[in-house]
Amino acid sequence: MTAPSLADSDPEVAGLVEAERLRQARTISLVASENFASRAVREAAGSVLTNKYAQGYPGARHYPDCGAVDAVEEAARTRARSLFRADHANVQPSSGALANVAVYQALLRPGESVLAMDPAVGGHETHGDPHHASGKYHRFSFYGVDASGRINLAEVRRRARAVRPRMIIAGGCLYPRSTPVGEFVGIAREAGSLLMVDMAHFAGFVAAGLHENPCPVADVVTSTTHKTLRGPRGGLILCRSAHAAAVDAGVFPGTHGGPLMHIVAAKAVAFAEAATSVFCAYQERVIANARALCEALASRGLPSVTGGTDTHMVVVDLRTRGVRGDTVEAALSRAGILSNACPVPGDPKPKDGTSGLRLGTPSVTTRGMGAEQMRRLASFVASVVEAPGDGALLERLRGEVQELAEAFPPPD
Ligand code: DSN
Repeated sequence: MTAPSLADSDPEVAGLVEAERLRQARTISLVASENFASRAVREAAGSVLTNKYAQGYPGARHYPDCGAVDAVEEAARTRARSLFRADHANVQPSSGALANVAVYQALLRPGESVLAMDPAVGGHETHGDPHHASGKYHRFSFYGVDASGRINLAEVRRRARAVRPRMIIAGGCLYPRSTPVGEFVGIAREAGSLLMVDMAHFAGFVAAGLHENPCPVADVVTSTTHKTLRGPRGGLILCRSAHAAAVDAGVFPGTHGGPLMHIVAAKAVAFAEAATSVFCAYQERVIANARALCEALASRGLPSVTGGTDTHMVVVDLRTRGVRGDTVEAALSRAGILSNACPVPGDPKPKDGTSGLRLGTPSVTTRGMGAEQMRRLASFVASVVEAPGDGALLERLRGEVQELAEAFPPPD
């Protein structure tokens, strides 16, 4: 007898999963960190590998009979190393946040100093936010961006010389331009610091050869696997051979227990997908769409931080429009478009009273949208910025957004 389906055994959860599937199909996500994983990735993530305990690493597990999962993890590691030209890969971190924590555990002693991008202008919470463990256990100092929104490399250099931090972190979640990896390498060498690059947002471009690859030049590189990389939700660490043993120990037993082997399998699938020419062409379209969106927004009087984008991300500066980012985010959401309010450089408001709006193109590009649709989306956004409190407008737009969404369905 076949086992009951989710719908038969748990109609409540099955109904919620279906509601979420429909929500994704009927709305449009311009959240820069979201994407649609392929059916193959989702199949691996939903596989029987979830049943297997495999604490440890291939060939050295704390549980018996790990032959198949050993081979899965070996495939994921090999594919990640080859994709990113890295000496060593650890594919076990459950998330990008925990990948970062594992690296700190591996390479820092409590109280050591770290120089990172200020979370107020786009550094990730795990880069020293006082509420995060990183900010509690290490001495973080921060660099910011200049008036145009570009990373202030002069400030990075000055602070690195003054502090001589044990580690410098490059990468954040609010930076629409290429991360100047080579410049950071020079600054870290001069200061005698380790260099960690958090490429969570731009890993897909690195895989496609469209962004400088930090792996051959940084000490350690962390990432998520679900943003531009389009894999399952999860984390990844790549590093030089010299740090391999410390990084592995930082993941297990340092910060993790049994790895999520079903997710490790899904990461392996995603790394193989990312090594194809189809994926490279997809990444080129992600960038082309972000540029088209940025230009169309500018033509509607909505300038972007740094005046453009090199990536999947556009950060709209709303300061001249007399409307807050969180107000626009909420209104857009009522119209079926998902985005993130965010600070802009020099924002006079506190962190959560934001003057910016972060938009991203990975997921709309996976749906097959192109420049024409980016212009349409820009026009929706501009209308909402002009009248975020106009309920009738938001209602009308919701219909148009749903029509557009249904014309470009997510992958099956
Ligand atoms: N990195 C965050 C984002 O960019 O949305 C999630 O942690």
